[in-house]
Amino acid sequence: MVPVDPVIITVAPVGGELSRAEQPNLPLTAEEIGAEVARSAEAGASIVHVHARDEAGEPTQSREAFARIIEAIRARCDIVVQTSTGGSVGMSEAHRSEPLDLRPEMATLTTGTVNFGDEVFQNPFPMVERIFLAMRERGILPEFEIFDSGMVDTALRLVAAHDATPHRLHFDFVLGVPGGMRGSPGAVAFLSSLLPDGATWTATGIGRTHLPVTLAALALGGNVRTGFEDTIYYARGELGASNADLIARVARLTREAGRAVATPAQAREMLGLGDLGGRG
Ligand code: KMH
Ligand code: ZN
Repeated sequence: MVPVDPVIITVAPVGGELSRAEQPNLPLTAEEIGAEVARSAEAGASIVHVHARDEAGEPTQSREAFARIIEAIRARCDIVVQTSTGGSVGMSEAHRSEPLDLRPEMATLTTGTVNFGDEVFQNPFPMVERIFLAMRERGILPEFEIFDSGMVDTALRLVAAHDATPHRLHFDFVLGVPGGMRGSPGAVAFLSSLLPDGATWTATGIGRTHLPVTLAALALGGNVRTGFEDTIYYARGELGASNADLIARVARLTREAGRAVATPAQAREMLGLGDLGGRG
């Protein structure tokens, strides 16, 4: 079947693990992130996946830091705001959950524990369930972050156990993390084949897997995420000058693949966000 839906492009501009030593153009302050998100929206992004930094540039999940960033984004553009609940490896559940109090339209939710380089990104089921319920109480659409195939089944089990609210099922395949599932077209095809009818999905390839994962997602009817959180390089050995450059290339590839780039309004409609309460 030929994919016809517009492509929702998500920008992930900062992440919870990187520093300027690795990527000198990483936006860190609320104003820098706001400006970078506005440029990325101009280039075709309709969702921003937000992580925050404190005054020292260190990762934080503080609700105040997220509030400043969301304000800086909202002052510039109408992109869909999706806050992280993953934070950085090692953060507590309570700290990871702080941004939910701001009632963003969307938030991420990783549905399993995974090796993450030399570390372990801990997501035991009872914790995932509590964060899921906190999102539901606040009218926030979860984006299930899938680092390995069992996490799809865990997300479906979670939803089946709490099926009172029939909200949209939306997934993000985060592929190529050392410890997670590989970033290959075959992995994208397999994971998307596991989803029930009506579910929507996006995919991102970490590092050098960015382009194969992007092209597979475009061919298979999915959506695409990228940004410095996922790849600090634009090409082999060439650090990215900006998140907007990465987004602009995905937008070009999308159009060359015969698909349209979704506006924020179209992304909201495709994800059923109008039916939910949250608006960060
Ligand atoms: N920083 C990673 C350990 C998310 O934002 O929800 C987790 C992460 C996922 O980035
Ligand atoms: Zn993240």
